[in-house]
Amino acid sequence: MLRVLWLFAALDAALLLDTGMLFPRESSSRERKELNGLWAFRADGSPNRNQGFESAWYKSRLAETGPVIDMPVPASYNDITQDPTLRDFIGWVWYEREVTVPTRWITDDGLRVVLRVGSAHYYSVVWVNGVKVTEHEGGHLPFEAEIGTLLRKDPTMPCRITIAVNNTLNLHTLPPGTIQYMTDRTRYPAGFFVQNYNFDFFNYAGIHRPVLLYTTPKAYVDDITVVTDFLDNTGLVRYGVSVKGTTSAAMKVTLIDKGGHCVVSSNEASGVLKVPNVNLWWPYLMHQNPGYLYSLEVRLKATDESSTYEDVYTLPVGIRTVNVSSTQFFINNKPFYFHGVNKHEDADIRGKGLDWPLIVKDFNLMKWLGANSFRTSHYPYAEEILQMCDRHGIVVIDESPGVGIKDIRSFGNASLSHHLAVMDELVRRDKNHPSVVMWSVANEPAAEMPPAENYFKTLIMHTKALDPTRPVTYITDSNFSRDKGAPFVDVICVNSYFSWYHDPGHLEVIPVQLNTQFEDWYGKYKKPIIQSEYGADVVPGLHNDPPVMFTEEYQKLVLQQYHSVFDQKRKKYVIGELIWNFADFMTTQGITRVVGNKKGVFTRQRQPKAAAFILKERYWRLANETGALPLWTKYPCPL
Ligand code: GCB
Repeated sequence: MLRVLWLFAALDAALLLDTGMLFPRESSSRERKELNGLWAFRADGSPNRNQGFESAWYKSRLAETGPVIDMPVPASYNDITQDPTLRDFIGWVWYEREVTVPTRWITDDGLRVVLRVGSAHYYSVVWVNGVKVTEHEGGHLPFEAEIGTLLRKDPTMPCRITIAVNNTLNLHTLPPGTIQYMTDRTRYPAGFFVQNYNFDFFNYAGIHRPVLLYTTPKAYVDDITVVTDFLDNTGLVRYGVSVKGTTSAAMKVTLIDKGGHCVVSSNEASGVLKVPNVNLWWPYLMHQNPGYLYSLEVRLKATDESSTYEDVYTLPVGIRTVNVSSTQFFINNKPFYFHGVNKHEDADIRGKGLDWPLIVKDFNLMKWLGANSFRTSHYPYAEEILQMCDRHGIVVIDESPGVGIKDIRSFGNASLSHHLAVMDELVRRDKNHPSVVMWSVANEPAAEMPPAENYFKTLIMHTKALDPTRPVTYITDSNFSRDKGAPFVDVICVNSYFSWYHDPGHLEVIPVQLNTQFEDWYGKYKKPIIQSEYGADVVPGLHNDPPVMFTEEYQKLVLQQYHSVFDQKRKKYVIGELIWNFADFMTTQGITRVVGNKKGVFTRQRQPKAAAFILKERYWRLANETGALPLWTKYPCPL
C-alpha cells in the first residue's frame, strides 16, 4: 500500500507542467510529415546581425530578400560549406522551407496540425506564412506550435516555414558564454568580436534534430506519465493521462506485451495497472533479455456538438525500479555497476545533426565494448537516441546543458530560473524512458563560489520534486572545495584527470591521488561515487615506449592505473566508471586541442584506438562478474 501511495505522489509531482511533449508517433488517428532534407538558408552577416528582423525576411520567400544556399536539416551549418565565416558565425541564421500539406489536414477542422522542431541551437523564432507561431530558448530540447488554424485562414497559400536561429550565448543562457568586442584598431579590424565560453566542445549551431508536422484530433492525448514498480512477480504501472480539447472523454488504456497480447486494461485516465508474470526491463549484459518493453496504448473518444474525436497514442513502457543506498545503485533491487562511456553528439560534416547511420554505429560500438551505460555529457541527447537505449537496455545518466557555469554572474536569479525551466522541459520530455536512471543538473560548475550552494540546493530539490523516482546528481571536478552541491545529491559524480592536467607524464601518481579522491568524498558524504570522467588525449597512431603523453601507450596506461583503484573501491562504494570519451570530438580552436579533443577511445570516424581493446576486455569481465550473463556471452568477450 505504501508503495502505491508513493507512486501516486510521484506522478502528481511529475505532472506540474501544463502541456505535454510526447514524441510524435504515427497511429490510426495521427499522421506525420517529415520536413528533413534541404532548406533555403542565409546567415545574417549585417554588422548588428539584425537585418533579417529589420527587413522582415519572414514576410516573403527568403530568396526574394537576398542570396540563399542549400542547407541540410537536420545538421549543424558550421561544417557544411568551405566558408570559415560560416563555420565560426555568431548571430542569426535563417532557414526556410515550403511544404504542401494534404488537403484533408486543412478541410477537416477537427484536426490539429502541429509543427515540431526536435531541437535548434540556441534561440529560435518560427513563422508560418509570415506569422510568428512560437519562439524557444535553448538547444537540445524540442518545441512545437499548433498551426492548423493559421493554415485554414487561407487554404490557397502554401505552408512556408521560416525559422531564425541564433547561437549567441550570454551569462544567463545554458550553457553560458560571453561576447567580447575587440576595439583596439591597431590589432583588430572594425567590428571584430569573439564568443567566449568555458566548455570543451564546439558550439555547433543550426537545426539539429528533425522538423516535422503531425496531426492529432481536436480532442487529444496531451501527455502520459508512467511510474513503474513490482512486487514479487507482479509489475505495477502507475499511469496518468492528460487530455486536451475536451472536458469529458471516454478512455481505454491497454498494456500490450511484446508478442502483441493484451495484458491488462482500464477505462480510467489514471490508475495502477497490475501486470502478472512481469517481464522486467533489464540493462544490457545484466540479463539474457535486456530492454523488454511493453506498449501502453491509450485510446480516447470525445464528442462535441458537431463531431466525435478518437485519438490513439502508444507509449513504450519498461517496468523497472531504481534505488540508491549509501554504497550501491540498484536496478530492480539488484546492484548495478555502471561500466560505460561519456559521449557527445558530434561527427564530421554534420556536427551535432541527428544522423541514423552514426547512431546505429555508436550503439554497435558500445555493445561491442561491453558498455552498459552512458552519460549524455553535456546536454540532453535526441529522443531517438533514448528510444534506442530503452530498446537495447543501455542505461542513461541524463544531463542538462548546465555546462561551463564558471562566472559568478551566472549564479543569479535569471540564470537559476532558466535552469529550473530547462529541468522542467528535460523531465517532461524524458520522464517515461526506462533507460534514464538519473538526472544530472550540471557539469563542473564553479561550485566553490558563495552563491553556488543555494543555486544547487534549489536546482536539485526542484528536480527531485519534479521526479521523486530517480536520483539526482551534478558532476564535480576533483577539486574538493567544489562540493557545495554535494549535500543535496544522491550520487557523487567526480571527474579527474590525474597525470594529465595535473602532474603531466607522471602515471605513478594516479593510484595515490585517486585513492585520496575517493576516500575524501566518501568519508565526508557517505554516498556512492561514480568516476564520471577520466582519460587522456591520444593522437591516433602515435606510439612511444616508454609511454609519453598523446601516445596510444600512454592512454592505455592511464586507464589501467585508474582501473586498479576502481577494482579496490568498487567492492566498497564506487558504483561506476565512465570513460572520457567514447570518441574524439570537435572543440573550439586553442593550443591544447589538436583539431578537437582526442580523449576518445574511438576516433571521430569511430575506429578503435589501442585503449578501446583494454576497455573492452575490462567491461566484458565486469559484466561477467556483476551481471547475470548466460554461458554464451561468458568472458572472454566476443572478437
Ligand atoms: C572535463 C569536462 C569535459 C572535457 C574534459 C577534457 O572535465 O567535463 O567537457 O572535455 O574534461 O578533456 O578536458
